[in-house]
Amino acid sequence: MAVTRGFTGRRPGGPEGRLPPGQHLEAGFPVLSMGPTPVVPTDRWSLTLKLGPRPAARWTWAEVSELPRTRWTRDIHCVTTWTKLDTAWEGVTFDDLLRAAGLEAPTPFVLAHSADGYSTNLDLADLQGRAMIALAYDGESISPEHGGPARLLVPHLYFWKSAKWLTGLQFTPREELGFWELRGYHRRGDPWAEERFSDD
Ligand SMILES: Nc1nc2c(c(=O)[nH]1)N[C@H]1C(S)=C(S)[C@@H](COP(=O)(O)O)O[C@H]1N2
Ligand SMILES: [Mo]
Repeated sequence: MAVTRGFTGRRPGGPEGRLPPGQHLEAGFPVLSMGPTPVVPTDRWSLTLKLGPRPAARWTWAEVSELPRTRWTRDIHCVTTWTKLDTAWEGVTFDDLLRAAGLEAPTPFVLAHSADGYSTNLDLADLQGRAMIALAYDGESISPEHGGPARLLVPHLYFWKSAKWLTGLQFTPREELGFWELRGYHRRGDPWAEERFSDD
């Protein structure tokens, strides 16, 4: 008897093929922060683009809210081994942000900065077409614990690259490591290649 394809094939929405090596499924949304949640009211928040030490563009909350919006549903992968499927985000893509600034990407390296003093480094190539400044999660404002009002979202890399309470993106001519990358974590953090630690 022939096996009906539908019973053995991949179910849309299921976890098959979507769990990177060493990861397990998580239904909740754990909070991982290096310290207390900073208080970041939207009327005191702004996002600055820097070229090296020099500010090149800045948006207030009202200004960033006027930029083109994109919705993404993506799987996210934390280096502590949880993976959450189908998380729904809305925000301004990195490409739209650069376009709004009238900038051509000037260097191949970016350092993301956050209100709690956190930082994380990214290759420009991992931001182009693959990252957004997330302004909403699951149809609502991002909660303070999860990085509201605005966080970086780089879903194809381990979630430590998705800087919460984002305040700046700094283009640097050479690679400058961020908070966890200086403490032994991988410079890039691709979950499919299990790039967890600097010697992986
Ligand atoms: N500003 C800031 N961003 C951060 C962190 C942090 O401590 N501070 N933790 C990182 C780590 S290690 C992870 S796994 C994710 C966790 O995001 P969540 O708390 O929304 O799950 O945020 C990342 N971004
Ligand atoms: Mo993490």
